[in-house]
Amino acid sequence: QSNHFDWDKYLKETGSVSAPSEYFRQSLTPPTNEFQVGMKLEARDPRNIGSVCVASVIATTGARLRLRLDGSDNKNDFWRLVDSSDIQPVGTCEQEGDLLQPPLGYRMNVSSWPMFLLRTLTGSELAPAVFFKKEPPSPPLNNFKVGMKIEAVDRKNPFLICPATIGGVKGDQIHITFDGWSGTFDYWCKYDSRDIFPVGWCCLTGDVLQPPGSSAEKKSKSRGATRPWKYGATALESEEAAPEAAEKPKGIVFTNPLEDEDIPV
Ligand code: MLZ
Repeated sequence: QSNHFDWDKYLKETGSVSAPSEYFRQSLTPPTNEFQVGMKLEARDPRNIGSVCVASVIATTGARLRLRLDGSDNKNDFWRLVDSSDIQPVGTCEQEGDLLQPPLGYRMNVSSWPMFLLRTLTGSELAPAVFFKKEPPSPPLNNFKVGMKIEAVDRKNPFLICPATIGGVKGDQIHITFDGWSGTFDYWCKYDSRDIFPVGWCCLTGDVLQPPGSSAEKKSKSRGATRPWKYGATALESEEAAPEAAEKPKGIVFTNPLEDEDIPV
């Protein structure tokens, strides 16, 4: 695994403790990621959470998928865990009597949506239902304590997972601070956020854990720069890794329900 950051050494050096795995809304054994690039699924539109859209897997990284909504642009990709409740197999929406919606920022006239949908799905590979894992339940209480170390998604660069420290606790909220970075990337979130993971998560999933920022930058706002001296391997490298070996289950091919009627160009 291309994971260069040594947590054991770092915890010793910093004299800190990691937050126990049971504190997180994550599976103790991370879910396996069986998705393949190009497969289609249904996803909640992150910019319009009331609608469910068709999405394509652009890349896989650890237990996460890089997703793009069909009919949208390539500037609004988002990342979801394979056990996220925001994703489901194609067909789920219809089974529940709902309609798949065009994404926010649909590039064409809305009147073209039904035909676009048919065309985007026809002949495409749909991710099989068994690839979607059940979302783990929330731990009953917020047990996090200030100073505990975790791995957290950098919400400003959501493809990155970075070493972080609990900087504050307030009711069911926790303050996520990124090691070696000034406050720029910090955020508050609920203790059961899906964006935080126990120490060792990336190592288990094969996702890339970023190294902490340079200690010189730590808690200093004196300089505008937020870049550390050295910058390690980024998640993008793993996303571009070779496609996995062949024996995994293949997707289901969507067939046009209008059967042999031609789809107008
Ligand atoms: N492009 C940014 C990445 C910062 C990542 C920080 N993560 C906590 C920079 O180099 O400034």
